[in-house]
Amino acid sequence: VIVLYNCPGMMSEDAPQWRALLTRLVPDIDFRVWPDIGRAEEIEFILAWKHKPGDLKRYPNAKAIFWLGAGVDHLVKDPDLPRQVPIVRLVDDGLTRSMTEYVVQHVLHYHRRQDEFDALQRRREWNQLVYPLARHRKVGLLGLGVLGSDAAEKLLMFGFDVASWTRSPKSLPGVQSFHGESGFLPFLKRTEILVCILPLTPETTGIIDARTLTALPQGAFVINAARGGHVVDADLIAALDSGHIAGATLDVFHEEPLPADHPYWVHPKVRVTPHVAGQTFAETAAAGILEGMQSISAGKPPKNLVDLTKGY
Ligand code: NDP
Ligand code: OXD
Repeated sequence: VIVLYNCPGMMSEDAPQWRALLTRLVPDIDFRVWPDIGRAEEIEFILAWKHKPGDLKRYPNAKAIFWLGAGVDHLVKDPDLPRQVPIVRLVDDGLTRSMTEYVVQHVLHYHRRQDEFDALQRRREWNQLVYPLARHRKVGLLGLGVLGSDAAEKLLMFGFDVASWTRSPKSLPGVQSFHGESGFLPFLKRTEILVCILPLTPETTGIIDARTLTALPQGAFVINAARGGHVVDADLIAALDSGHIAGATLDVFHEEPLPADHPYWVHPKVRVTPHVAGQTFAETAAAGILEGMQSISAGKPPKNLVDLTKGY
């Protein structure tokens, strides 16, 4: 089996770990690291993340692309994507758990008024601010897929009042489901802490704009753990400055790394994290990817195929 690891940039340093894990499971894997691809026609499977656009059309015998992340927006916007090659996105327990930790961490931060306690500490002020019971705190998840569902289940364990908004109707026990255009405003109106875990597609680009933010109740919070393209930055900053939105935690940005002069870095109501909400751990992901390769080699469809017509 010949596998190409095509992850220039941030994940290149992980190549030795992927090689070690995969060859432990299948000792005769020929694991090549881009750009040292050898003969392009020999490549059977590609593990990719943030590949150089245009590169993936070079492998005429590729049987699948395993994308080492959950969100495939970077991949599907490549005009040279070989559309006949199946794309398998990452669905993995390590990634799911790390995203859920992020969501729970920041929901709890806002629920427990931590920004206000931090400000009190800076002023050496002892003020026992009250906070509602979790069951009176309305959290709204934009997206209830693999990641949103797990986050919802964990938030329910704390007792939060959880709702979701999706394309199709959902029935996750304990979660109030809204969907489609008609469900959007009612979902927003009841949501005090909005968490975005949507894929970035033409339909979801700019979804957190002035109209959305205005529909949230006064003093709501926004957590974006999905993609920077979901937020209209100027609208969010205006809503924070007017006081309508009380705080935002942003993990993802239109341009990454976030430029040094971006107002988010210094905005008193914004918490910035550097695209770390969910991470890919070779340790947990390698076995599932191998299982996908084995399915394809046996002529069976792998799990977690990307639907290019939906874009996620
Ligand atoms: P899934 O495909 O499992 O779930 C996507 C969810 O979004 C589904 O519930 C889907 O609805 C909903 N959705 C998609 N399009 C629309 C739409 N137009 N209107 C309403 N709802 C919509 O994805 P995952 O949960 O695995 O991942 C979600 C995203 O999280 C990724 O695409 C990526 O952008 C982001 N991510 C960010 C990370 C980070 O570190 N910041 C890490 C990992 C992922 P339906 O079920 O009806 O199809
Ligand atoms: C992903 C990510 O999509 O890390 O997996 O952003």
